[in-house]
Amino acid sequence: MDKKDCLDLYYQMVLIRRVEERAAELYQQGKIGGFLHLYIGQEAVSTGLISAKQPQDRVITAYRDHGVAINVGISSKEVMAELLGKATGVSKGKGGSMHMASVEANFWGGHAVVGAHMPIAAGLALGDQYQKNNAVTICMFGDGATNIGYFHEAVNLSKVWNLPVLWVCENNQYGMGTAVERASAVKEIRRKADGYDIPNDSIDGMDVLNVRRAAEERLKFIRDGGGPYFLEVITYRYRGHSMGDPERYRQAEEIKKWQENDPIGIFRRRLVEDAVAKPEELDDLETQVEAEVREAIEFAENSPEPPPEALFENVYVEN
Ligand SMILES: Cc1ncc(C[n+]2csc(CCOP(=O)(O)OP(=O)(O)O)c2C)c(N)n1
Ligand SMILES: [Mg+2]
Repeated sequence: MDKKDCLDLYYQMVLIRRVEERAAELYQQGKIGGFLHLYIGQEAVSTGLISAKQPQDRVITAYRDHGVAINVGISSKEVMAELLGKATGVSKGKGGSMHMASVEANFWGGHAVVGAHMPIAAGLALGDQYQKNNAVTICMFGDGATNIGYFHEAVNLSKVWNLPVLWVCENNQYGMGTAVERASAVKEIRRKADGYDIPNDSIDGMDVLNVRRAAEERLKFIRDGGGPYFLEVITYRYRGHSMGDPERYRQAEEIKKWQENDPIGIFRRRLVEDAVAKPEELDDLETQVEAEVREAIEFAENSPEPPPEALFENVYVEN
């Protein structure tokens, strides 16, 4: 990877972090309605994965989707405007936090029902296989989703039909307030893929370059006709499940321990130690991010709400 690409990944990770920190404040001010699930702590996962994809590859995820939206190239303005329910948002202000999507960016959402996007991912991959598009669908989901029926249906069919899907389980240790070992009979989640004869492994998700390398290899395997692959990525969310989480299920020390492994901090140290960038260059990027986020908020706050008649638009595709 050259310096420009490395700095681009760094910028994206810091941008996700700052957009979400500001989103949390806007939520507390009552400017964002509904649920808000932050990705803070998990930035290296989608940043690494998506940096390894080709343009024809599709991306689909659950409700923790703001970071993914930024990584696929949706602007921070459109993300922020969507959070504020404005007509200029990526989903025209009608989706909100959990339903960001963009056909142009090959990003198929943003889904609120746990696991329900997994059969959709299998369907996207079936379409690509049928049309010989040479595309892989990257489907991200949580550890909790692997206990849901949808997961088993989708993963099973993907193997039966040899579909080009990269299943990515973001194991952030919890599904809402429930630790993996309290909800899943199989603690090493990747082993669930063994039940469907799908090759699998588990990697560290706090190191963006590690995720990128793993994703490049797995995408190649799938693109070469290897069929579906199951990648478990070990990560951690620093904030609560959503904004209303009292966090009685974990200790502050545990969060602190994971924060020593902060994906942005790790990457920053790496860039400096390997003499890819000087600390001042990275500080400059962070200043640029802050300016970008300020502009995004200003844009979102000054944008109009969708008009009532927009309720009836985009319900069906018009040909
Ligand atoms: C079918 C369904 N059941 C329950 C819920 C409520 N719910 C929302 S998030 C969540 C936990 C999912 O955890 P995980 O898949 O690990 O994702 P994470 O939030 O950790 O990213 C639950 C149970 C839901 N949205 N959909
Ligand atoms: Mg989880």
